[in-house]
Amino acid sequence: MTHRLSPETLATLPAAVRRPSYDRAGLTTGIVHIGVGAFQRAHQAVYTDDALARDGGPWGIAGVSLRSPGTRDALGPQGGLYAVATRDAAGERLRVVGCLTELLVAPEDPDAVLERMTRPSVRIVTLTVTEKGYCHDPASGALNEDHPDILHDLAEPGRPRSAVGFLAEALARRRAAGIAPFTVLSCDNLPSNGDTIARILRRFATLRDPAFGDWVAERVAFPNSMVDRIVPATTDADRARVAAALGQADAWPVVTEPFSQWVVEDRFPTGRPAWEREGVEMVADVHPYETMKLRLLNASHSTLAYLGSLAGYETVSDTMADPAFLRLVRGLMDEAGATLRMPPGTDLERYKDALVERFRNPALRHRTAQIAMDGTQKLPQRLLGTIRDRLAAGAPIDRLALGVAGWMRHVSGTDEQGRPIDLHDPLAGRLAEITATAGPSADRLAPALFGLTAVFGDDLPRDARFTGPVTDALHRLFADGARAVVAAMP
Ligand code: CS2
Repeated sequence: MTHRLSPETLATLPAAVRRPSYDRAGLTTGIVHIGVGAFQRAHQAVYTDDALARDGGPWGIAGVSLRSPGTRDALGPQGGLYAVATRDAAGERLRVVGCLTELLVAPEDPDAVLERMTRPSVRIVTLTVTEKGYCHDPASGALNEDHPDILHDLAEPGRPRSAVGFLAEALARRRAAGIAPFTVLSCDNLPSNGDTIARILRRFATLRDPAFGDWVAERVAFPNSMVDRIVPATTDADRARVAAALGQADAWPVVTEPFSQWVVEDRFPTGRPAWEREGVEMVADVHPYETMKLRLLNASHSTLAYLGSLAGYETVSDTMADPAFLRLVRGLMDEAGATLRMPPGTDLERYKDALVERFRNPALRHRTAQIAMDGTQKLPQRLLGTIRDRLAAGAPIDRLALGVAGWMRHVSGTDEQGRPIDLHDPLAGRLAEITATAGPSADRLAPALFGLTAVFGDDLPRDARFTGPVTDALHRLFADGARAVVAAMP
């Protein structure tokens, strides 16, 4: 029987597998991470593991899950250890990461989470809670004050459910105890992610107590960051392959690509790991990088996810192997790239070429259905902001509009073979009502979906230069199917 990966079995790993070289047992927790999923474990934790190996320091990470006990159940018995498998056509490399000092499940014991977040040794709270975890209105970026978790956390501040509620209560306790606030570092794919969580948290804190809201605004740092690494959901085949290579079972390894990028605004009043020595770009202003990544990488991803899955492709690399989709993505990146204002020296063409190569990585089975989730939370920053800028410049939006129409076709309930599409979206109930009433008709469905102001705002639904091309593309998708519509795109 294979042993389970654990602190005791580290020494018996194959020599080629890198492992923590620092003293894990003596590690102080300096970071609490909320949303300890595959992405953070393949990204921020790897940079932090590298920083610990080089410099040591009080930067162990306590990982918090806001909902499911899955990560804790998998990694708890492994003492927080797990493998990161980096894959491309050339093969697979493995390392074991050791910087997770403990794993907590918030609903089981919210007070334990708040206790960690209140410790003076904790200087940073990082977040990967996905777009919907911000409990905000995606079109405006403001706190959604009717969100059930927000209503709950205002009524019961000592037993929060949302990331916002945990941040607020922990900061309130630090303030009361005279402990300096931690820095809040959002690592989600949101525009101005630091400014966004700052705005949301300040509003929430003000609803609790206006003086507390002012204190949050004055005392807490919220650096913006751009995060990038493609990390598909781990499969059982990944687990089996990794166990064979480690000679030990890992209940939840993460599988990723060689590429990794992290650009962070350097505003950490109470300190941070020396991430810059591990390749993190510490800058004064992240916005251009963040917009570039959302409008090129994530916009292409979502467009490939909707249209590719409709065309019957299971993964991004399968979709990219179709020359019509490759051409579409190139064209989409040109439409979006024209809206970017990059610092001198940025080579956008090279960035686009690299994205195409990353999307084609045949060793990553990144499912289109995974990326298709939560479209209402993703469209505004991935496609709609670009569309607004293109319209303001009087430029065409053909490919961007096709991406939006692909989402509409996706939420219409059934795929091109008439099979039901399993819709994952915080607005799924509302979407189901709309699509049931409209039926498979572009003329009814498109206007009904444009009515979602949390997604489209008030401006786009009134602009025929937007509604026209989207409705037209949706017509074609219903009539001809995604493969044919993409192939017909010049
Ligand atoms: C993807 C992202 O699932 C998605 O929506 O577009 O998770 C993407 O893989 C990452 O942002 C890459 O950095």
